[in-house]
Amino acid sequence: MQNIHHKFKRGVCSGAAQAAGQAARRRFPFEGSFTKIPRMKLSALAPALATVLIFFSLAAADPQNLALNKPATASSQQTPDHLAAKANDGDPGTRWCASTGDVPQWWQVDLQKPCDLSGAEIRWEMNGKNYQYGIEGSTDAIHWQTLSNQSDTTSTAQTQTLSFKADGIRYVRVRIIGLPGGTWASIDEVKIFGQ
Ligand SMILES: [Ca+2]
Repeated sequence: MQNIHHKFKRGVCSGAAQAAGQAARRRFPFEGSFTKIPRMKLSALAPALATVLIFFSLAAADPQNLALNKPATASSQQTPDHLAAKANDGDPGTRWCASTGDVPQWWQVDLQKPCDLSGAEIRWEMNGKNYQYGIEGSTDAIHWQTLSNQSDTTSTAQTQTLSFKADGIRYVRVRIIGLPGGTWASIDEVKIFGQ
């Protein structure tokens, strides 16, 4: 009885499955094509898909900071804790600070080779203070050109991002020319972007 029931059940099920399959084939007469074409296309598209993935992963990556840990100097510096090198050590918790509250002051980095620059980011010590300054670039540390003029800025943002284009620049200098009372020239981090 069990065997009869089992056979009957299996017969019903396989019969139903066959009927369903035939019905499906009637609705989708191109079943064979659907199973073959996608495999061919995926195989053919694999190199292109890999290229697209690499492109988007590179585009999403952070821009390269050319200033990180490069030799830095300054017009003056507080010793021993707030040396020029503290403004490009990659640590926002350390900073360069001038030795007085006077302006102008400058902080400078040697990128050690000519670079094509696309911008910069400066994180000042204080949030809510109006630092007025300029970014300058040079090929020889003697002749300077203005890359970004922020001498009249009214921004009080602690982190400021600047875009500019300049090719063949080896030395970059931040010149601080205006400070609110009681605020000294002091920078947590300078990032210089480019290649
Ligand atoms: Ca730092």
